Amino acid sequence: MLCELDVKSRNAALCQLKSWSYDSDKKGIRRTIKFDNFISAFGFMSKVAILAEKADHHPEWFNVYSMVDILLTTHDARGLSQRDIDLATQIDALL
Ligand code: H2B
Repeated sequence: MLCELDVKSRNAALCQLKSWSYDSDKKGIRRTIKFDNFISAFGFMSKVAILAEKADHHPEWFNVYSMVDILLTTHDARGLSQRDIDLATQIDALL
């Protein structure tokens, strides 16, 4: 569960997550989302925060006004793990 995914598993997972791309520097997956305004962006972040707490798995993210940039990586695995894929899938379901 906490192992870093190998390249084959990573590519297979990314086939299902079309809006995410692998960031090789950060060893994680990234998605940037543009909302209509800050309130929508922050409302989305609140929903993700609840998912993250439930999963005990937390995003690295950056928000400026209506833009949210999310990077999912697993610190315990020092790279991308199934936990990142699961959280990305849940995040996509919010959008
Ligand atoms: N979030 C992420 N992104 N990676 C982790 O390895 C991680 C986490 N570990 N949230 C969790 C918390 C860990 O620190 C606790 C102790 O389970």
